[in-house]
Amino acid sequence: MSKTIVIGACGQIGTELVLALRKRKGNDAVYAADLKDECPTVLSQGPYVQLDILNSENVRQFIIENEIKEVYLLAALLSATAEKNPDFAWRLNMEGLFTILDLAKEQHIDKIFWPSSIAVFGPTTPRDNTPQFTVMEPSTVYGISKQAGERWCEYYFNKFGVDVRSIRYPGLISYTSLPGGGTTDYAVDIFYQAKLKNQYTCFLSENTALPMMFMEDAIRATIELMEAPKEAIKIRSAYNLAGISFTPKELAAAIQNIQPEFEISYAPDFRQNIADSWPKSIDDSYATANWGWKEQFGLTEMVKIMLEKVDVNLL
Ligand code: NAD
Ligand code: AKB
Repeated sequence: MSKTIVIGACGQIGTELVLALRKRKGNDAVYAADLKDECPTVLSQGPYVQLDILNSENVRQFIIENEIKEVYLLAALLSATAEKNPDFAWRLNMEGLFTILDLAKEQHIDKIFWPSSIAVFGPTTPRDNTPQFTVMEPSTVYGISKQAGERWCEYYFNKFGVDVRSIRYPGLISYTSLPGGGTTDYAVDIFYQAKLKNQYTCFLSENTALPMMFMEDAIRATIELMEAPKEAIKIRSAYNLAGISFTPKELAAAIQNIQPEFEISYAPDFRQNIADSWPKSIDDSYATANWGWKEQFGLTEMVKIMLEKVDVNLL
């Protein structure tokens, strides 16, 4: 079995992706890599390496010396954090991608997964059932970096035959690790506060619909995309992926079905502008047609699992 590395492994997606990949490929075949000094306990069953994706020489050396053939590049600043530090966000979100694309161009690695986001869309994009191919004028530094990243992925595939695959993830909802500074984080925070205080003050307004997805579906999508035959992948920028679209008010109502005493209030902040520039729902028919994508988790089931599983000690 050839070796795989997940860079940005300690984050919201990385933690669960490493666990899922290790289940399929074996613990020793999947390196977890992150800026953090220490490997979280949940990832301690397999190899961990401290790597800074911005240290291109170290990353290149580690991947070449260890004969790693598949790279999942997750290290990035997300939408809300990126707005606070645009220069650094641009650097982190772009430089790491070039390091990995170039390793593949030089044929050191065979396959790359690099995530895009619904943030590639902007205020001029049709917001309902947003098509795969449409107007894309992102207004956040995060969205601009994802849009540029998509263009470069497609370019490296067309020019150099680099097998890079990508998904425009919606907001992801999970309980194994905390989210890392996005606009959709409210849909995770709400469960911790529901358990802790039976009350939540949401930083988006009550009718802000956004596309979301339960992490188990997102991880399955990632693995299905990466295991699909090369010829099936017709889009080398990034695939739209839908999931469940809902508003904070609808999410609160779903929580109240299980916890009737739960209360929500609203205090929109700078993240409201970001959310208002993103789609409300997504058309993912290309992912379905090309590699058989179908989501499994709906709102009711997701809410039930989250309320059962979130551990407030993570806070
Ligand atoms: P996260 O913030 O939870 O995790 C990112 C990880 O990268 C962290 O563990 C961090 O320590 C690590 N990291 C940061 N700088 C690094 C560096 N210089 N070198 C190595 N590691 C570094 O993010 P996430 O939610 O897991 O997202 C992963 C990817 O998926 C990102 O590219 C993000 O844009 C994309 N994405 C996420 C979502 C979502 O809802 N979580 C949605 C769309 C796209
Ligand atoms: C964010 O809100 O920044 C992320 C994303 C949708 O890319 N969750």
